[in-house]
Amino acid sequence: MSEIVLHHCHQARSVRSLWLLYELDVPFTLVMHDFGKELRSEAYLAKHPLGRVPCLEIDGRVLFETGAITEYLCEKFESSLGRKAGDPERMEWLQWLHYAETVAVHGASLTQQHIVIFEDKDRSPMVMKLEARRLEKALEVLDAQLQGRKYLLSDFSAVDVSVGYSVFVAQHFVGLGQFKALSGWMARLRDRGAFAKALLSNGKTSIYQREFYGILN
Ligand SMILES: N[C@@H](CCC(=O)N[C@@H](CS)C(=O)NCC(=O)O)C(=O)O
Repeated sequence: MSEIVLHHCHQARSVRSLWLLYELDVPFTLVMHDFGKELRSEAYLAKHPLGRVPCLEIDGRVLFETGAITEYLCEKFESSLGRKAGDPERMEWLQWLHYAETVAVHGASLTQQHIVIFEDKDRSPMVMKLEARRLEKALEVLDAQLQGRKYLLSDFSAVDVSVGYSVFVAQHFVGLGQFKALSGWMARLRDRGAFAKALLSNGKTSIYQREFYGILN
């Protein structure tokens, strides 16, 4: 078996790939980076041209984009967490896999507004309001899908991992209390040891510990 290396930043989208690797229970090497200059080094840019995470070294090649990594890993290990072509749930599996990014982009935009942009004067209350509302609508769709279900599909799968991370970020900006089914699903995901392990900081600081900008308080 070829060596697998995952490049990851604490609480970044690479949590999805890390969590999935733990669920798959396959051997791999974890390389944790700090956000910032480290991701813009010549050596790292040679792996990921935008200097982002995740980035997976596998089968002697380098793969980036969480959706692609999820699909590739499920296929490679023929995991029941994936849904193969021809599976009755294949279409829905692909839909939720990509929906995870729809949710994540609002979370990323809000993280940028609340945390990455440091000065209040540089933040946009309008962008924050719009993004929070669009995120809330995106969560509504998940809450509807989860009515009467334990997981997004008939059983726990890699799309719970992908969307689960997006909702982990979203909950810093939109209260989940209004979404009963979604909250129950998050609680079930949190009970999974693999999720908890993928959220371990390993000494890195949490980007979500900063106090949020007043607009949502
Ligand atoms: N669509 C990409 C997004 C990757 C991405 O934007 N990752 C962020 C972390 S959540 C990143 O690496 N940011 C660091 C930077 O831009 O410097 C994916 O799903 O892998």
